[in-house]
Amino acid sequence: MDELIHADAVEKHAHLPNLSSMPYLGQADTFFERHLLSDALVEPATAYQRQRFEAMARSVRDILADRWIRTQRTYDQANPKRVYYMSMEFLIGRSMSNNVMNLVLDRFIENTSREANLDWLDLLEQEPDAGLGNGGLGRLAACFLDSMASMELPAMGYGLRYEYGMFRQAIEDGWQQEQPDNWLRRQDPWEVSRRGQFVEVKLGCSFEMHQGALTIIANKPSTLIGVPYDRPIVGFGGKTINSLRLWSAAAPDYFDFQEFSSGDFVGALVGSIAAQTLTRVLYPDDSTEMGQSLRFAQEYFLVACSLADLLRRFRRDNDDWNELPNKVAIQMNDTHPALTVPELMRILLDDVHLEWDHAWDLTQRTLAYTNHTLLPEALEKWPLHYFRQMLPRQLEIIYEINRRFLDDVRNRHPGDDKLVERVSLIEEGHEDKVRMAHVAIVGSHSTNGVAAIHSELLRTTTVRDFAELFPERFNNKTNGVTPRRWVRLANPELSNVISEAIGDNWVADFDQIGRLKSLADDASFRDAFLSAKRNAKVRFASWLKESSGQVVDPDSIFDCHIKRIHEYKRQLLNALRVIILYSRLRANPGMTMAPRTFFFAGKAAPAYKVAKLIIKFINNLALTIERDPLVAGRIKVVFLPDYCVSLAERLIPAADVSNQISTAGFEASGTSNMKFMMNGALTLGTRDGATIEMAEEAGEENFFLFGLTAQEVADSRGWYNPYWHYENDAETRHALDLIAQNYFSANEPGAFSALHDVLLKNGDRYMHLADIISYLNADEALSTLYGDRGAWARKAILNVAGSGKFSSDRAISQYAEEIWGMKPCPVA
Ligand code: B1H
Repeated sequence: MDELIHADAVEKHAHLPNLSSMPYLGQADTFFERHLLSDALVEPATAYQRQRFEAMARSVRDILADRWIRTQRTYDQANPKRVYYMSMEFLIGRSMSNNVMNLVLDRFIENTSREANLDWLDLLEQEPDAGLGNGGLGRLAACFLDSMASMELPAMGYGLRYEYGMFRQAIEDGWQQEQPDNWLRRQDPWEVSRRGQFVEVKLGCSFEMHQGALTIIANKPSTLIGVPYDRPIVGFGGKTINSLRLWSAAAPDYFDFQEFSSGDFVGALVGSIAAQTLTRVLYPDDSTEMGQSLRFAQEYFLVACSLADLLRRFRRDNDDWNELPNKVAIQMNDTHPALTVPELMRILLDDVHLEWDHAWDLTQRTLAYTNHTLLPEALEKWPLHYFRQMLPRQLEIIYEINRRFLDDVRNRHPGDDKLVERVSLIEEGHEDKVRMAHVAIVGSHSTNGVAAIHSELLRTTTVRDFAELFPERFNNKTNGVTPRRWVRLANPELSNVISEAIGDNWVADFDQIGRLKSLADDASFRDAFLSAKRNAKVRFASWLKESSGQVVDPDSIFDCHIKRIHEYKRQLLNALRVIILYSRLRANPGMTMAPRTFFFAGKAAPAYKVAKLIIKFINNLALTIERDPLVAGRIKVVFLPDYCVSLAERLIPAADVSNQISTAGFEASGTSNMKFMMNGALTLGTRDGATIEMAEEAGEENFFLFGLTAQEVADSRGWYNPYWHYENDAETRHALDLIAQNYFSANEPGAFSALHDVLLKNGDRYMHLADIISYLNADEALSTLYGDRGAWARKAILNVAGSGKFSSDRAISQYAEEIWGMKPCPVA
């Protein structure tokens, strides 16, 4: 493989003009130097690191360019069924080292780095994260793209090219501050703009700027332009290179001619600025309440651009519309692109002129929907007036879908008006709304949840009526993550230890990882495994010191809780655990306890006040402990700012303990839980999401599960009373009293009273207090085990060995077989 790629690269050189006739270029004997000279116009010796990064990225792109084209040509010739993964989020992170790995270009990089005297690791730091997502949902989409390309599926991702991705989080005086993430400030070397393939989007309204704010002008139809930008998605081995196509909004004409000639030169330009505003920024509201007309317009823009584009491709290669479901599968990543249902119907009815039943049959058979949350506040419902203003025709279509659907329900369940009200696509109330989950379920042939328990709860609680009406549509697809990025790339030392033991096929065929099971009792394998972990901790500690000045002890237990800050994920429960352990140490300084470092990281939605206060609380907790000489060197709390993909890639390989402690029944799946498991961390977790299946795979005896089950949570809702725990458990009471007495806020009295209220006065919706004691018991078992290095290694190895199921390759092969009905289409 290595040799092959090198030969290709050399062959490409041959097509370049005769360089020896160009004095400067003639001396540049690598792709890399040539890019520095001819793109950046700098002499290699004086180039900035950023220029070197760009030149290197361009060199890698040179190598993949012709495979990328070849992939597209293969698909165009074979005309296979294609899948389109439609998502408002793709949390890609960095691309350079991932592309180099998947293209197997290690040798090329080594050679170029040596010849050009490059510091490769430093150069990688020049690339900003592409943070086009909030958290798990967006990162899942990125892992799925990797798996689809690696498994040679003719697939394409469709998303938006946000100019500003997920905000950058700074911590000031313990508080989260949001800063804009201007990730495209410097030209991104991976994207290719395809201006020629622009599409038009018609809206029932216009956008104008008024006093700096974007305003929607109802009943003034307008047209927007979607300009596609493609990014290469390199499959492992570098044969298949798929595309992620991101849309950028533009005005139809830079100058609106009429306004221009009427003298309103500035006004016309301002109009085009308004159009571009549509794809300016990602909404940072993971699983929280949200509803803004601009977001609604963004969702429609994604849907309209992508459908126009993929149908144009379909028509180019097929002349029978009946072939649509045989040639196209569209997976809607949550309800964010659920406007696909009325938009596809609109096109088939109004543009193609099909009869309703015919259009409806094709629509349902083409579309599929993935649900990612049961939280009622995250289930999208759009006010009817947004539809009236922006999408009047699509609203008519939704009404007609609903009329026919409800007629059918009445036929099957005569007299059950309550049922009709519950399943209607329209929620009537103070303000009528469209229930997007209902639109997605009714308009597609498949609805899946993302872990067994989540799919079960979806069927039996959230959309139970639909599961009874259409049982055949419901299925589960447990999430997965790509072992390429999350083990091979993030943890090279562990990867080498694994490959030395079982060969390196596990990278492409992750079921092979199960072969480690027989090595759990092998002393020399255990030693190698533990030493890889220890080195990863040392590396993380030295990175942390260099980048922030914070000092952590690699001999302490690295205990991690990294994810969005949300009450249901219970960072507060973790904080209570830390307070209680801290109190025990203070009360009994002679007690034996392995030294611990508690890492927290995560962003809070900017409007989610309690979540932001939790961040402040963790930071104050860290400071209080830091300043207490009684516990020096024994426990430490670190809040790592600006959690992002590249921070996860550094920390997860170094983790000993993974906290997955959501209130059972609330975390749909989780995906960082899988990354920790693959990297040999042990899980302290509740029976929630995919953690349940992880414990099944590794054996419950190798997991540290605790707390109420989802059933127990549901059953005790009615009578649960946090005061009972406050009154009956002294340690819990003491921890809460410390908060109330401003122990962590001596200079900010009352700062955390809202958190105290969340846990007691307001009823503790997420039942933190019910799970504290069992959490501490599990924690104690785990920290005791840490003292027995052999026994710890054994469990950790069995965790890695049991993680095979959680590869996104497994997840994608199930989607392909069971939902999309698709086969690989290998590139010639
Ligand atoms: C998940 C979201 C989400 N579920 C709304 N729902 C958003 C909802 O911007 N918005 O409006 C953004 C994101 N994200 C997560 O999906 C689940 O909480 C995780 O448990 C799951 O692992 C992940 C991937 O399935």
